[in-house]
Amino acid sequence: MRTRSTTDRECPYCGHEFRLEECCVVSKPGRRTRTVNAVHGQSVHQAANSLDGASRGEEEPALSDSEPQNSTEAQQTGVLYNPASAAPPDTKQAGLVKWLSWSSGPSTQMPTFPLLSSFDPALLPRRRCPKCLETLPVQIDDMPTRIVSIVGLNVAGKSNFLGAAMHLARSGGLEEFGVTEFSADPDTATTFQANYYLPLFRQGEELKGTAKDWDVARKPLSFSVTLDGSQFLLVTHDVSGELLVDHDSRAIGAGFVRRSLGIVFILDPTEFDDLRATLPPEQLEVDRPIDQAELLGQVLGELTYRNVPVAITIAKSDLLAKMCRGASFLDDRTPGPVTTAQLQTVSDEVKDFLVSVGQKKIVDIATAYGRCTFHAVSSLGTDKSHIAIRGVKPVRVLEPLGVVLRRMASGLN
Ligand SMILES: Nc1nc2c(ncn2[C@@H]2O[C@H](COP(=O)(O)OP(=O)(O)O)[C@@H](O)[C@H]2O)c(=O)[nH]1
Ligand SMILES: [Mg+2]
Ligand SMILES: [Zn+2]
Repeated sequence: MRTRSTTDRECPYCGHEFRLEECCVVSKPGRRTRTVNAVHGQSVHQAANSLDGASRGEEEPALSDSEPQNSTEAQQTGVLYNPASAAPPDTKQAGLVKWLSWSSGPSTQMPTFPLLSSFDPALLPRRRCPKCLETLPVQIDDMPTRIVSIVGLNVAGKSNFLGAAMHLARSGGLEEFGVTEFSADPDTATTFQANYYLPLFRQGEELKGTAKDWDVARKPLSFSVTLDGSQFLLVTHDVSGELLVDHDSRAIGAGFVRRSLGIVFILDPTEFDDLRATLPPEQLEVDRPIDQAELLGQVLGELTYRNVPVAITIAKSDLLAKMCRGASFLDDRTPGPVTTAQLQTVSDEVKDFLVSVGQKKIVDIATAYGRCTFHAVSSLGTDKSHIAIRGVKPVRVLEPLGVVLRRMASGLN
């Protein structure tokens, strides 16, 4: 067994554990590259200013960590640095200066590999997972990754929750949970703005359904988070329910879920028979291929790590207004410090509500698992017919995320 090191990381796509120094550095795929200069004596490429190669559908050659690294081969593969054939590091590299300040502490040893900041940014340098060969988030040099997965049936409300919660979090909403920084990774910032923030909060539109995408693992949304003074890269994915509900497709296309360190499990209340009877037909979602209690049981049973905090979260709580008159989870919390007592009250209310609408099985699965809290959110604040008038006004969307992050950080119950 090897000792733990500050360069230990886990691949957010395949879960492989590696050290930064074991990774090749490549030019981010999808950009055209040309050879321009060298780092540590190796040939490297520069991203062309245009995307013409990508738009003409030119594919980059398949990459492999065993590739020889002479200049001709590097030109063909986009590999900027390969530890297998690296020359000893040049201690004058700018990246090493950064390393020394970064790793100040008992071990101020020299790195035996160049940091991403050693490369010309125009090369779009990214480390590559030694196992699945996917390019890793750009901030992987600076902090470890922690996967938090948002899981639930198709059309349960996952994407709208993700958009609302992450936006409010990056606006400082998790401060009461001890989060002093929450900002999108450079690779995520523009995607998040275009696909989540603008439609929800500027155009006042609910997010449209998520297509089943076998490649979703390669499209993480990453946020740099500082919690209680420790920084990490929160990695999540907007997965379609279709990929999550079936054991086989979950294993093949969403393997990162089992490696999660935190789970927000979204429950769709329109699946509760007692509620269905009260809702107009247009608010009832399509028939689902699996019962959500069974999906919860399967997902919890597959988790790799022990004691992963799970926030069981009823979405679309605005639909429960008539059924749960007086419940505190229906309204947004009054501003001010969040207390454990308030969170406990909501958790108990939601648990009681689930039992009262015939969903005791969900509560039993959660109780048997142990580390679950219960929440209710409305990501839109209203049903779709009223968004155009009211705009999107999320209710309590930060609580599941805040509680999961706190429990991940503290190891407390
Ligand atoms: N009433 C209400 N409907 C919601 C809310 N959030 C999502 N929905 C509805 O649920 C549908 C599915 O949401 P989506 O986030 O795409 O679900 P996903 O498939 O789990 O990602 C949307 O089209 C909305 O109509 C909410 O807060 N309130
Ligand atoms: Mg979705
Ligand atoms: Zn990997």
